[in-house]
Amino acid sequence: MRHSHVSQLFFFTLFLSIQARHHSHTKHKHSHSHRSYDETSPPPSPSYSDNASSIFDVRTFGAIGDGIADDTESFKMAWDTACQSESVINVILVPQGFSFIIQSTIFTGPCQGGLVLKVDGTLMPPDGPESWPKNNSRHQWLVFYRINGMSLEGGGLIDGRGEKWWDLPCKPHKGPNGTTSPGPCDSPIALRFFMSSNLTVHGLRIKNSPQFNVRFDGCENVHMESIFITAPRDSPNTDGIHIENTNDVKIYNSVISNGDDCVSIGSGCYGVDIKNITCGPGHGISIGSLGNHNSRACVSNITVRDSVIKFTDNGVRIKTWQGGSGSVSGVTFNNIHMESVRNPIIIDQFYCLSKDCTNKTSAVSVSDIIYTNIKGTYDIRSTPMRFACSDSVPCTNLTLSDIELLPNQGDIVHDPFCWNAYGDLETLTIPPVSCLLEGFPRFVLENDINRC
Ligand SMILES: *[C@@H]1O[C@H](CO)[C@@H](O)[C@H](O)[C@H]1NC(C)=O
Ligand SMILES: *[C@@H]1O[C@H](CO)[C@@H](O)[C@H](O)[C@H]1NC(C)=O
Ligand SMILES: *[C@@H]1O[C@H](CO)[C@@H](O)[C@H](O)[C@H]1NC(C)=O
Ligand SMILES: *[C@@H]1O[C@H](CO)[C@@H](O)[C@H](O)[C@H]1NC(C)=O
Ligand SMILES: *[C@@H]1O[C@H](CO)[C@@H](O)[C@H](O)[C@H]1NC(C)=O
Ligand SMILES: *[C@@H]1O[C@H](CO)[C@@H](O)[C@H](O)[C@H]1NC(C)=O
Ligand SMILES: *[C@@H]1O[C@H](CO)[C@@H](O)[C@H](O)[C@H]1NC(C)=O
Ligand SMILES: CC(=O)N[C@H]1CO[C@H](CO)[C@@H](O)[C@@H]1O
Repeated sequence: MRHSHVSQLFFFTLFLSIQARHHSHTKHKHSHSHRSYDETSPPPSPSYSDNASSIFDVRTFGAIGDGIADDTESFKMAWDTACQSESVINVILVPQGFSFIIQSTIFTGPCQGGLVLKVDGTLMPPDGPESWPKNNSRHQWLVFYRINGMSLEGGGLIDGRGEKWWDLPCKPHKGPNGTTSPGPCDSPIALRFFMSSNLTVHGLRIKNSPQFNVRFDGCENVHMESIFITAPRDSPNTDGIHIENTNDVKIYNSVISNGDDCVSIGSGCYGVDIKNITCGPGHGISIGSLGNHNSRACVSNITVRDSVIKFTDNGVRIKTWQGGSGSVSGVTFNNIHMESVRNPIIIDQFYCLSKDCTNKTSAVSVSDIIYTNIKGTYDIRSTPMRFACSDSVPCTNLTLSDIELLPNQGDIVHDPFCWNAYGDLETLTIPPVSCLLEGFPRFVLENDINRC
């Protein structure tokens, strides 16, 4: 019960915010009395309890939790009942000591009151593509859709059982003799939040997702805290947390080790604060990729601070494809410790997954990026700082201060690389950077297609 204190706090905060909403919009709902549940086994005492809260233990809806039975229908019933309940807080309890198997499911709102899905036990999908029901989506496993005011919390485990998906011959280097074969390759994202708001995800362990571990699309006001995500370093596309078209996001005090990006920030995100996270192994923290297929992308007001990145392919990365439009601006990377990272600081405006990407005259612009207090060691296979900006749309207003990156072995120092990158040094850096261009290129100031 290491998390119980923090958990109570979260619960209480959610309670207050939902109650405030409740008070302002409705007048008569508090007359509901406490529901009765399974009388034979009283529910474990909830973090917060009064007559305005209800608890729905999935076992009272028939869930067995023996790691064999399919409990999908019981979870759906528990969800529907909790979602329609008019209590201010409705807790769906997934008890400790049980493993529940659930098929791909969309849990849909809006709900009458606030929802807490409290996972103290283990949730698992069917094991691999062979046992995945034919009529189920292979893009996603657990989906939360159109919900305002939900907390996913608890001390339990979400186990994606990804191994058989990672071994599909279509996955990189998993075909015969280490090749990548063509063929169906869809693999489910473990947890997906879609068009939802006022979300908290707190205290859970999430492991071995078949694909991305957690993904938010079109969400608003997301707070993730004390999340522990693990997948092997060679597991394909197992991004930790991906956000897209999502704003007002806080990701705090979490640890992610996996086979792809630790956190990735896609198009349409703004107001993102990432603090005290530990990443690695994996591919580091990434803004992008943006501008694929000549698309427009707008990303702004992103902060990553007080974090550790270790044994990753990249540290803090901004990646865009040739041919896009829009901009990435107002990004701060502050107080980040790097340990044996291959490209600790990197902007790559020539991002390309095949060999045949051509250069284009447009690009997602990159401007107003601050790198401050970034220290530690880099893997000597590449340069510690790389600013590769588009020929036609230079990067502007890059600011560097208190950078100190040393080789992780020997004393070979790689020179930083810059291409069409404008910016300033506020302090001397290690290694020294002499390749940034001064001032502002004139035509960028007049360029409209990049305005967001
Ligand atoms: C989120 O919660 C706040 C406070 O309860 C509320 O004002 C806001 O409307 C909610 N957001 C959405 C999109 O419903
Ligand atoms: C899949 O098929 C089963 C059995 O025919 C049915 O019970 C279930 O509702 C179907 N699921 C979906 C998501 O359509
Ligand atoms: C894999 O490599 C072995 C040994 O080089 C070879 O005999 C075999 O034909 C290869 N298999 C495929 C599918 O390429
Ligand atoms: C940072 O996060 C880790 C992992 O959750 C936690 O143990 C630690 O207490 C956090 N540090 C601070 C200063 O909050
Ligand atoms: C930037 O994002 C933070 C949340 O990370 C928010 O508090 C702040 O108001 C935003 N600033 C602007 C100018 O939108
Ligand atoms: C694209 O432009 C960059 C920078 O000018 C250059 O290094 C690279 O070779 C070009 N790529 C192609 C495919 O022409
Ligand atoms: C450069 O970027 C910083 C940080 O985002 C911003 O405060 C400043 O206004 C920018 N300077 C110009 C001239 O745009
Ligand atoms: C915690 C709490 O307020 N419990 C109350 C719920 O309602 C019953 C009957 O109205 C009261 O007796 C409890 O004290």
